[in-house]
Amino acid sequence: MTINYSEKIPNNVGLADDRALQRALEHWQPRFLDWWREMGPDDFAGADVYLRTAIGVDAQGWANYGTVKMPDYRWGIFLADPIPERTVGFGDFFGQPVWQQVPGEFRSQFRRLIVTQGDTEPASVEQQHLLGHTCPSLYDLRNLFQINVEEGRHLWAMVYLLHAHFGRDGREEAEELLARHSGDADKPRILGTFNEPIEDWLSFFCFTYFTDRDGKFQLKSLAESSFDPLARTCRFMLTEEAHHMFVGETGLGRVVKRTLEVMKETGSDDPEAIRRQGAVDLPLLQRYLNFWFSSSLDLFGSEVSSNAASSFANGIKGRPDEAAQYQEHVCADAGFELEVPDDEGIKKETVGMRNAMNEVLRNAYIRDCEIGVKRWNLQIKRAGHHIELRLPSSRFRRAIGAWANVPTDLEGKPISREEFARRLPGWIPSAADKAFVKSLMQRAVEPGKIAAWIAPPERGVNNLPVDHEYVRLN
Ligand code: BYC
Repeated sequence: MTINYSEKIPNNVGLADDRALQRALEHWQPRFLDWWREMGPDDFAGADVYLRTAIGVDAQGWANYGTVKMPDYRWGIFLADPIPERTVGFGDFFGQPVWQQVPGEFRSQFRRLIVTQGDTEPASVEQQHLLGHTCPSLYDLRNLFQINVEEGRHLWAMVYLLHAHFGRDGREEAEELLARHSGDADKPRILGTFNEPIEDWLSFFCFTYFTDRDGKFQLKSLAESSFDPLARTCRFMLTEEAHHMFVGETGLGRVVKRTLEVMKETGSDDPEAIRRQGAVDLPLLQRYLNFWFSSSLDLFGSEVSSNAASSFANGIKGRPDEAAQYQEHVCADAGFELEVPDDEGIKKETVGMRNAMNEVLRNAYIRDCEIGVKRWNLQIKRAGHHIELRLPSSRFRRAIGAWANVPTDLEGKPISREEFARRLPGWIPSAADKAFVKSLMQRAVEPGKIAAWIAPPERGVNNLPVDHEYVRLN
C-alpha cells in the first residue's frame, strides 16, 4: 500500500522526507486499519460522522470540522511547537539542555512509559466497541466517535515515537500495541482499568470523567519530560484530551439534571420511584462513581515506587505543570508523609519525595476529580435536596499499592474482610444495578431525540444546533 503522506497523514514531523519512518509506518498502518475495523466502533464504518480532525498545532486553527466516514479519518502526527532553548525542568539534570534523542542509558525506561501510555489508547477504543448501538442521542454518538478516533490518533502519536526513536524494538512494540486487547485472558492490556468492560453509557461517562482525567495527569507529567519529542507530542495530545473530559463531566451532569427533573415530577427521591420513570437514582450513580474512581486511582501506581523515583531523578517524567506548581524541582532531600496500613489500622510514614511521586500525582488528580462532584452537588442543592455525591476515600477498594487488598469502608476506615465482602455489593454496582442501567440503554438516533435517562446537552458541537444530524447512519 502506498501512502500519500501529506494528504493521508497530516503531520509536522517531516514524514514526506523521512524514508525510514515511512517504511515503518507503511508496514504498521494497514495493521492499524485492520485493528480499527475489527476492534473499533462496531457496525458504523459506513456512517457519515461530523468530526474534528487535527491538521496542525496552531492554537487558533489546529482542527478541521467536517463529515467523515471513520475508516477514512486522517490520523495525523503532531508535535507541539518547540520551546526555544528549553532546559530540563526537574531531577538530577535540572537546567541542562533537553534531549532531542533518547539517551542510551534511559532507553528502556522511556520505552516502557511510551508503551504503557500507548497501550491505553487502543484499549479504550476496544472497551467502547459496542456502545454505538445504545447511544442516547446522535450528539452523544458523535462524541463517542470523536473520542474513539482521537484515541486512535493518540496511539499513532506513541507509535511515531517508537518508530522514530527506538529502532527495531520500537517497531516490535508498535505491533504489540495492536496485539494486546482489553479484557483478553491471554494478552490483556497493561493497566487494570483498561481491561474493565464499558457496557453502558453511564460507565462511559464515568470512564471519560475519571479515567481520561488520569490521562490528563499522566500526559501533563510526560509533557515535562526532558526527551523533547515526547514532551511536545504529549503537549499536543492534551489539546484533544480536554474534550474527552468535557464529555464525561457534562454527561454525568446531564444524568443528574434528568434525575432531578424526575424527582420533581414524582415528588420523591425513592430510588424505586425514580427507576420506574426510567431515570438513574442518585445512590445508583454514587455506586458507579465509587467503582470508576477507585479503579482509576490504581492507574497512578504504588504510593512508594522506585520506578517513579528514577523517572523523576533522570528527567524522564515530571509532575504536572512542574514550573508553575512547584518551587523545588530537584527533590533530592525532601520527604513526603504517607498513610499506610498497619496492624492497628493506619500509620503515618515519611518516605523520600522522589519515591512518592505517584502519590503526589494521585493527590493532584483527586483534587481535580472533586471539582465536578462539587458542581453536581450544587445542582442537587439548588433543586432543594440534601443528598450529596461523594468520592470515596483513596484507600477504598484498591488493587495496587500500599492499600491493595486492604478492606476498608468508603471513608477508608479499615474493616474486617467479612464486613467488606458483605457490604461491597452496596458500594459498587450490583448485577441488578447493571441490568437496570442496561434496560435504560435504548438507542435514540433521530436528530434531536434524547433518551429518557439523560437531559439534552446545553449546546451542540462547533456552534451547530443540538438537533443537528451529527451522524448519518447509512
Ligand atoms: N494496573 O512502581 P509501580 C490515558 C504496574 S490514561 C496494572 O507501582 P510505576 C487514557 C507498573 O506498570 C494514562 N499494573 O508504578 C485514558 C509496573 O509494572 P512493571 C496512561 C499496574 O512503575 C483514557 C508495576 O505495576 N498513561 O492516557 O511508577 C482513555 C510496579 O509499578 C498498575 C500512563 O500511565 C495498574 N493500575 O507505574 C485513553 C503513563 N499500576 O513495569 C487513554 C505511563 C502500576 O514493573 N505510565 N502497574 O511490569 C506510567 O507513568 C507508569 O507506568 C504508571 C505507574 C503511572 C503506570
